Amino acid sequence: MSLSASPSPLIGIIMGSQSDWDVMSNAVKFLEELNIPHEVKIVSAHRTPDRLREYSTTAAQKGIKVIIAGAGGAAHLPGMTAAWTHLPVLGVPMQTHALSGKDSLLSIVQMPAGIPVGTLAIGKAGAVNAAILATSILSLSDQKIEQRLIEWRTKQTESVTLEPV
Ligand code: RP5
Repeated sequence: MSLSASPSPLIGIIMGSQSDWDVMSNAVKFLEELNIPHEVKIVSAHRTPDRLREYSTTAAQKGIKVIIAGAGGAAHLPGMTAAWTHLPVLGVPMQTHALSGKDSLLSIVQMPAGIPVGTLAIGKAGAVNAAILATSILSLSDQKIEQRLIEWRTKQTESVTLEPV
């Protein structure tokens, strides 16, 4: 799997740790399937705060339109990213050992008014849906992406059998 699908990524996927990759790779798989230009980086709110500031403040001028940020535990990455950029930020809470991801979810979802983070489900479903939602946002201004998204949704609908096999 290539980590950077295009020199001009439209979606930036960031995660707090290498340990988030198993989950966040599900977002990348969707973007690769629909051929959406993206990039993937490890950016930690706590361990690499300068990298977080640099990434968030330069994303828009690089052409990024949506940022997906996955983090676990004291999951400040999506919120701090949103603090530095006006771009839409979608947060994906990681499942954690200690608190099953409720810590991640609450850390991400409870943003103060004025700095929104669109918060998805805990774990794999959240990562996949963040990628679909980011694609849906891009589809508002790109007809080719809109067409690919509609086709993907139609295929998904057709793949659901009426009866269990
Ligand atoms: C967060 O802390 C990361 O997003 C990760 O989910 C969690 C644990 O990180 P590691 O200790 O596994 O690197 O910053």
